Amino acid sequence: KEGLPFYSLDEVRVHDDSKKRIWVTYKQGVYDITDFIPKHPGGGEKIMMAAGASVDPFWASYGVHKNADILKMLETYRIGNLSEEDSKVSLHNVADPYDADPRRHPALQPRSLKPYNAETPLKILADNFFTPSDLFFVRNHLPVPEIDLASYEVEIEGVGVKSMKLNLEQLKKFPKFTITSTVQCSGNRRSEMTKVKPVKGLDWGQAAIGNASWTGVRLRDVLLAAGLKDDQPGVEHVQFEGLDTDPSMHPYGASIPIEKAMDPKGDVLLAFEMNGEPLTRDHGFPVRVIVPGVTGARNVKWLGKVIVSGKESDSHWQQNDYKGFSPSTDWDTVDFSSAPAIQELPVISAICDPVQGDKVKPVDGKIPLRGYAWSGGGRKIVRVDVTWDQGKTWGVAKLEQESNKHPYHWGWTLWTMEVPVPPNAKKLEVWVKAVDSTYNTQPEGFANIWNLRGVLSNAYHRVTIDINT
Ligand code: MTE
Ligand code: MO
Repeated sequence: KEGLPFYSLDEVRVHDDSKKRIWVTYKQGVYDITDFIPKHPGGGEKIMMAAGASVDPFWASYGVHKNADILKMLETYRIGNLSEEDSKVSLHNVADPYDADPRRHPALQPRSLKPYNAETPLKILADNFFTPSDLFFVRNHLPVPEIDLASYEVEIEGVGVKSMKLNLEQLKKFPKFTITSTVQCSGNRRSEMTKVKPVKGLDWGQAAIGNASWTGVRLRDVLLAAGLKDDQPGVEHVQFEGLDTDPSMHPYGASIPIEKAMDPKGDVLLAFEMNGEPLTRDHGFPVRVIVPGVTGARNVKWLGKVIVSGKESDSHWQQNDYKGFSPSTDWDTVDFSSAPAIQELPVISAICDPVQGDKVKPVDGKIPLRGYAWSGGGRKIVRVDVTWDQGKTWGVAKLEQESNKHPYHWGWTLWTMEVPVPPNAKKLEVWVKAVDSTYNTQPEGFANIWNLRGVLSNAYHRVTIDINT
């Protein structure tokens, strides 16, 4: 930036505590961020790791920073430029922590590359009851860890258990179970809520969800083998840590209530297979947790540790993310400690084919629709309603689902419906809503469920189709 003074890296380095003001560099820019530190969404402690130095390596790990709004905000703190010599040094020493990420199927629709986040193409999502693993949506917060099976172990520790380390072979000695379970991100369909008012988060369409069969051993069996008793005093939660870490070596983490973990019918698995094959790297190789009926975030991949505890995980993703708030709560008033972490998800559905704007030729005056419906907590889908005239008439869709009963129905339901097209119609707007086994259904619109993180975005899904006459 012209007109601003030049500083060397040594001059920047001394500005690493608030008495001397806190400076950081980003590319060629020098910034005084002292006043921003208390406002950093990731916490003051995290940003202080870059004090007196470059934020580049941190931003390489936290891809969320690389957007126009944040760069614009940063520029308001700019006080100078890095000297030409030093800017070369700082730019060339940054190794990309995502270099070791796996190759991905080109059909996946990326929402961010580093970390990698992508959806299944919506149009094919409802084609398969079991979503193919390579096309299953991916939600990574950090680089994919490189794990050597020869040295891989999962550690079990905490209150009421004897500490153990189990390699994959030892884990596989427990009774093996296979379940069907849908995994859905709390932010699925966020892009629709954003239209009401902007929210913070990945701009997910309707395909941050997938259904798979998962094979593994029961967490309950492993914890019992480690000596845990049902109703052990002082135990409230089971925490999980991944082997993926942030630049300060903190792992991804989450926790679930002990009641879910130890429920003999809760089906929480330490899974090593997805759709009958070993887990792929993106989906948690070699072992991930599957917590059926519970939001994706608690289904920890690349499992490193299981900790039985009186407390929830203290990770960012358990404490300061993945929570719901009132539509009137904004970033100035939000108190993350006031809301419970999302566990079971509400009922949701979507139209997958046709997609918004598709041009479709009716056959015998009708257009076939298909999509998915699902509810958390093992609640089975009992009905899917579709309207083609803004709710004056509702048709009931045909369902494809497994026969498990409420409240142990973990997999999704696929549905199909033929909607009539009025003669001479140029466009047709169709809506879908699902009803679950507790007769809960979806809200009509997003305005009254809006929340600042754009989670739990489950209003009616509305699609406009162009009619090809
Ligand atoms: N586990 C680890 N270790 N690291 C992560 O970033 N992301 C979580 C969860 N488990 C995550 C994780 C989130 S938010 C979701 S929605 C699911 O993984 C997505 O699972 P998938 O990538 O297999 O679809
Ligand atoms: Mo998620």
